Amino acid sequence: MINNNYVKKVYEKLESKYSHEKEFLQAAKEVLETLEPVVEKDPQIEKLGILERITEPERMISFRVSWVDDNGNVQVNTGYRCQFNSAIGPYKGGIRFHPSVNQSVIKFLGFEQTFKNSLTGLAMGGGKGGSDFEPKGKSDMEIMRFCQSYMTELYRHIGQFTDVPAGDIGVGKREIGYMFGQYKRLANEFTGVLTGKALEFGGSLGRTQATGYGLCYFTQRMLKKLKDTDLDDKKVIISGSGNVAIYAAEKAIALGAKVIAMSDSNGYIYDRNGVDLDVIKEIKEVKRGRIKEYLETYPNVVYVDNCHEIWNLPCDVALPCATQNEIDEKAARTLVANGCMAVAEGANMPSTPEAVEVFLDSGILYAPGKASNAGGVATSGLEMSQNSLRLSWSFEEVDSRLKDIMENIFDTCYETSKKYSDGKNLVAGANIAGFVKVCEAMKIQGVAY
Ligand code: NDP
Ligand code: 2IT
Repeated sequence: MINNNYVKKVYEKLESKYSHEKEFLQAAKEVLETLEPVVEKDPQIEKLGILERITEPERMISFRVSWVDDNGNVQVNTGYRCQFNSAIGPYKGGIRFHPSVNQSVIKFLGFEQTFKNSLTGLAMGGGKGGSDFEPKGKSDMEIMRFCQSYMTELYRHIGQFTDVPAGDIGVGKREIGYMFGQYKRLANEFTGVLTGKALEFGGSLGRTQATGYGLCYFTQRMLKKLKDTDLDDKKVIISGSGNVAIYAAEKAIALGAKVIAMSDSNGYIYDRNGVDLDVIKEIKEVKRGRIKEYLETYPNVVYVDNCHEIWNLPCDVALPCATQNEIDEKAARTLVANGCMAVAEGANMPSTPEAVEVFLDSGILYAPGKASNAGGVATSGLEMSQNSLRLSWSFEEVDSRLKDIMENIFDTCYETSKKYSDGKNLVAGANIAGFVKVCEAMKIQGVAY
């Protein structure tokens, strides 16, 4: 609920202007609600229209992406790039290829990214891009032609000092490679314009693992500081089986946890002995198959044909790593009732507002994605630094910087939450800490844009 008149006015205007942008309004409301104490302390925020400006993208680009499939048929998709906020650095954020992508989804992701990137402590503004293209079932050559067509428009809007995209759902090393190749051809320059690149042409060691590992570093710190425990011996459920999920599982297992369930959009596997991650990697990273194929190696494992039911399994720690709004109020209540002690988000906005309320009211530990999944973009920032220096750091160097950054993000969220409330609400801590830095930079730079 929003009480402050200025905050209320800003949200109501967004609501009437963008009534059809459900995901964007959800993300904006959550942030605005938590900023009330900051707005009340600092009248400059209203005077300079900071909230109106921070909720409106600096630029929203939407374009046609036409390409030719393997049968010679012309296909048309919509491409987007939302350049949300450049107050503290060049726009930075991933590209998502998924049929559910629309303007609302890209705006919510770009908005969240602004605060997330600020939390990393690195100089990166917020942006996000994508397309409603469905990569599943496409041949390598179709993926290549699509990526080239997408970049043929995108290239004029990005650059190492302007906007630096990376991967997200449906976009990994393969797609980044095809997009980089096309950028280089069009711009006639070899620069660090994308992150998540392969090691062969300027990628960083540790970027593939970064979001998942970072999520576990954050979770470990949170468990230690707030519950005097850690991931050792904990039963963990991870939704999804993509980049974030796989490397969250790898680090959780390395820290002594037992990962008992993972999923994809078709269903989930429940392996009471702990999943065999090599098998999952082979299915997902090599064969680009379905999680159900795990049964071909382990026929006695349970497979359930409904990905949402994964939250019915009792666990100590839940790591949602698939997509937005995958945990609703009912799932949240079930997790709490089954004794789950911590939920830490690898995905962006995986919990509905009602689910977040359940977590906060119940007193279990709850880490919002914009804090706990920031390890991916933080390591993208490290990739940009290495590109500028024309150097490559070792895996250990990158990983240890990532760990420091994630622990620092937890500490910042916790301290900020203590300053503005009871120290338990990390949502408020993350939003306020992320906001303040961007807000101060916007104040100094004037109101010309
Ligand atoms: P991937 O494409 O590698 O994997 C996505 C996984 O989530 C797949 O298992 C996929 O299943 C599942 N999934 C996707 N959409 C849906 C859906 N609508 N319903 C159910 N399951 C779904 O993506 P990532 O692992 O990179 O991204 C996962 C999440 O993490 C996203 O929210 C992303 O924004 C966030 N994130 C990613 C970062 C990164 O560095 N990659 C950084 C920070 C956050 P299926 O194969 O069946 O589609
Ligand atoms: O949501 C995210 O933070 C990402 N998809 C990673 C963005 C990046 O620029 O590495």
